[in-house]
Amino acid sequence: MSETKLAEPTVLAEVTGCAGRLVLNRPKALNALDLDMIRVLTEKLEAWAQDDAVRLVIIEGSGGRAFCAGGDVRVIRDNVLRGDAAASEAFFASEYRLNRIIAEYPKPYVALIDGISMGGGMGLSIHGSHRVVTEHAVMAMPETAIALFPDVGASYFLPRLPGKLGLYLALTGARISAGDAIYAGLATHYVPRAALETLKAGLARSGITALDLLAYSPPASLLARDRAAIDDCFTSDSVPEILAKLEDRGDAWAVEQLETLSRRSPTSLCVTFELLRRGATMTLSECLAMELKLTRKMILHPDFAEGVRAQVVEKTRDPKWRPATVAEVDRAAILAMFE
Ligand code: QUE
Repeated sequence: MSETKLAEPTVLAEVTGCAGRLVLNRPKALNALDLDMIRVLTEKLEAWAQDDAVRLVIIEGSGGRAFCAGGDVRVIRDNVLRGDAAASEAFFASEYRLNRIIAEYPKPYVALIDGISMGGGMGLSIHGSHRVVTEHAVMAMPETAIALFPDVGASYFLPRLPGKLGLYLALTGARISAGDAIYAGLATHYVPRAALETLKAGLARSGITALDLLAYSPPASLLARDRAAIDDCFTSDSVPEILAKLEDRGDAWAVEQLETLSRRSPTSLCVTFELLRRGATMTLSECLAMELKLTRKMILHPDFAEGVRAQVVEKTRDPKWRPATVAEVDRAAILAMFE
């Protein structure tokens, strides 16, 4: 008889005391989300919403490096290259539905962000009531680097950050630290890694008061230091205008931002600018519906397969975008993506 090794479950779920605990468990893929994980998370959250024994939910990542690095964009790219873009529809639709369930969750939902949280990982945390960051937290919405756009409700939550921080994070894909996340309002609590076990035990024993009673002061924010420059340059009517303001400014910070933006997909930059402009006055549900429509168009744009190849699959970091510059992007083509 052949030996079959049982695969580890990719989501661990158990009730400890009064806490429903979810652990994203694909540490080698930095806990990147696939459709099966989304299904399990959705089922558990729906069951625990009805279960009086569960007073709150805790979600975290395994492996010590990541909360969740995003969605499984390799699979989506493979689907597109096989000519089966429709296979990805179920992924995005289920992911965004889960984001809405988290946003509307009737009990405290505590995300423990003790490592990388990007893209889809932000969607599993930001919409919840309590977002705890440790000194190892790194947050980003890096989708313009793979020619997608900030999704999972980012068109709702990013325009609502202070000043132009949301547009800055969306266009550049800047990685921010725990202090920045608290400053921007993306995180609600700072707790050092060394105190997480105590926090979890307290939550399981006494409920959400265990978190409210903790008081650690967060580290300083670099984003706070750059805030005036960010608001100045990113308050613009278009992406070309932002680039012009950065060029005029010309200091070391501005040159660094220009260099970063020059490596992002020009099409993605223009779509993302329009997305956040529209999202600013829409509800979360409307934003998620807009994003779902947009994914259908964006994954078919040649920049997407190229971006995932260069950043995730081959890691050559040399994407060849078409068009290659923001100046060459046709505004009518961008607006057509939203139809
Ligand atoms: C930009 C992104 C993503 C990225 C890299 C970028 C992204 C994403 C992943 C990722 C990471 C680990 C995996 C995986 C995908 O990388 O959204 O399958 O195991 O999910 O530069 O937007």
